[in-house]
Formats: sequence, structure tokens, C-alpha cells
Amino acid sequence: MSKSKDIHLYTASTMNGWKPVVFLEEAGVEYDLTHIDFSKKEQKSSEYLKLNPNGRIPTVVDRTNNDFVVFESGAILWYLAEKYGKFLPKDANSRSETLQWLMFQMAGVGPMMGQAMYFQRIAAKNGNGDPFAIKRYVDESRRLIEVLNTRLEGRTYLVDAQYTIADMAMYTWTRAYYWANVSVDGLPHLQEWLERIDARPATQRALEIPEPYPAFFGKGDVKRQEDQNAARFKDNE
Ligand SMILES: N[C@@H](CCC(=O)N[C@@H](CS)C(=O)NCC(=O)O)C(=O)O
Repeated sequence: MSKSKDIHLYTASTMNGWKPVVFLEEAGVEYDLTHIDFSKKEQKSSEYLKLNPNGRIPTVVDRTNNDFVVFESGAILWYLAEKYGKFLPKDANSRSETLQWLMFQMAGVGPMMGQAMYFQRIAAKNGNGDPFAIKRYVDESRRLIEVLNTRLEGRTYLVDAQYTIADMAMYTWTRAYYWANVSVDGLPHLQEWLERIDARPATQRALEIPEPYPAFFGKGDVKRQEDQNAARFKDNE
């Protein structure tokens, strides 16, 4: 009889969706994955909303903990880090620093870059171009990644030598700077940090799960994936 795996992850290939995949691949945890199909609005189905009241991905169900459900990608990373004792430093100050940078990602980099992406790649494509909004979100995203660049000067990772959940969360967003049209020119520490995380085998695996999305990184058939992505959200919800 096959034993079900500890973790059931519901996700899709997006910046938030990849975060738990990166963790699980790094930690070597086996997991089941349900690929949520945005084109079918599976994230809004009544069944899925029972797990994630926000109707978005990712969501984790911990089968070893009475099917305990965790939503919000930052909370998921934190939960997994506590559960598996990995990628969250034990030392109180380093732990606090990790959570500070995780919050900075969740409250700053993610929302700002997300809106930069939304206004350019979805709203504009679906007939709602708004140059003021685009400039506002692109400029604010650039300002935030300049903060990251300064933090990374002389550091291997955001919390010194330790690779943590803060790096994982920050990486999936900043790696997609192309999709947000946010320049990384003149930010050498950020670029080197991206390359260091690119080179981790778990990162390479994670970015193909559940499917590769090369357009986010300016690769492959950008036009086709941009059209596909805009069509998924054509109601501009
Ligand atoms: N704050 C949430 C945001 C989740 C989120 O926005 N997920 C996006 C993909 S990156 C999504 O599910 N989009 C589908 C939709 O908006 O219907 C988190 O970090 O988990």
C-alpha cells in the first residue's frame, strides 16, 4: 500500500507559486503537487476556496498534522522552515533578520513588482493601459531592489552566509525583473546574488515545476506566453 506524502502543495508556475517548490526541493521533502489551472479558474472553485479563502496560490496541506492548511506564501515558507528545521536560523537575531527580509518581500517587493507586471503584462494587453500606474510601480520596484542591492553588498545571502526562506521568497520575484520591466543595471550585488541562487540545483529543478515559464525571464516565446497570461486574466480581476 502506498503511503501518501507528508505535504500536498497546490500551486502554479508563478513568483509566489514557486516559493514553496524552491523550499521543498532544497529540503529534499517529498510532496504531492496539484497544478492549479488559472485558465479554468480552479483557484476560485468552491472546493479550493475551502483551503485558501483568498482564491490564490500557493496552498499547502500538511498530512502529518491532521491536514492542517497553510495559505500565504510567506507563512507557508515559515511553516515549512519550522516543521523541517531548515532555512530559518536558530539564533534569535539572525532569525529576526530573516523574518524582516521575508516581510520586506511580502509587503514590498512582491506587491510592487506584481502591480508593475499586472499593469504592463495584463491590463495594458487587455485594453487598460495606464502609463502613470506603470511608472509608479516600476519606479517603486526599482527603489526596493536598490535597497536589496545595498543589503547584499559584502554578503553571500540576505542573512550573511546562510541561505534562508527570505532569499527563497525574494529570489522568485527579483529573478523575474524582466517581466516587470524593472532594470537591474548598476546593481552588481543583486545580480551576483541572483546568479548564486540560479546555480543551486534545487532552484533549477523548482523553476520547471509544475511547468517552465521562460517568458518571465525574457526567454523562449515571450509573446506567446504573454498572450496566454493576459488571456487568463482578461476580465482584469
Ligand atoms: N499574498 C499571496 C498572494 C498570492 C497570489 O497573488 N498568487 C497569484 C499567483 S502569484 C494567484 O494566485 N493569482 C491568481 C488569481 O489572481 O486569481 C501569497 O503570497 O500567497
